[in-house]
Amino acid sequence: MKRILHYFSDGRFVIFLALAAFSGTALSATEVPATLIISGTISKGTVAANKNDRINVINAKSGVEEGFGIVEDSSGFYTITLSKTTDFKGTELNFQLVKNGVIYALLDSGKPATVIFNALGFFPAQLSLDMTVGSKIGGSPTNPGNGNAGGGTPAGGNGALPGTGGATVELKFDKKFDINGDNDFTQADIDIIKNSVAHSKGSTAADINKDGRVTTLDIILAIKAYTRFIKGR
Ligand SMILES: [Ca+2]
Ligand SMILES: [Ca+2]
Repeated sequence: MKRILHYFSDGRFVIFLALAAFSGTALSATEVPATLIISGTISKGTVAANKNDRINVINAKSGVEEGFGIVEDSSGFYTITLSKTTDFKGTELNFQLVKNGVIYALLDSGKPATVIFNALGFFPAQLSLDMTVGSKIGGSPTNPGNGNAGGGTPAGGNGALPGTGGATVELKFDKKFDINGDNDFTQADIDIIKNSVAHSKGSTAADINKDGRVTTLDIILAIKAYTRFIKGR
């Protein structure tokens, strides 16, 4: 997805400067406030994002929750305002959707959605990021400060699969995409490939193009096939 970085040029910026100048008096020289505003739309994946669902911002390295945002309407539009200090620059962040106490991965082009915190000093930076709801990765209500919320639990075979509804239809897909062997081609199969890439312990089944490695190319091949498969249903 396209990510656009620009600065606010409206009145909010002036207010921000005033606040930043005020709070700056209490900070040491190395701790300059830096604010990143992330916004975009969360598309329906395993589930849809609804108004007031929470978005956790997770430190990709430590798994610690760094902040959160809220889904603002039924289209899945969300905003996250992340206020840190400039020494936070360069931190890699992932995202989770919390819906009725269940945590889902948020994906960008089939991979965990990622941004690098790039706000510098007093200018709030804005980043656009559209995401899709991925597989269920946790089932307990979010506990602020609980660093385990970001755990990369392998997602294959959990209960958060897209519903295939009662109707029996002739399913046509290449069997090589049925990674978990349940005779269906679902998000769960893609998630297994995704997790194989993320954890560098790929199963041979996840090596779609049989080049001996499980890479993002395998994810892309599977997602393309999945999109065609869903359209053909
Ligand atoms: Ca399958
Ligand atoms: Ca491969």
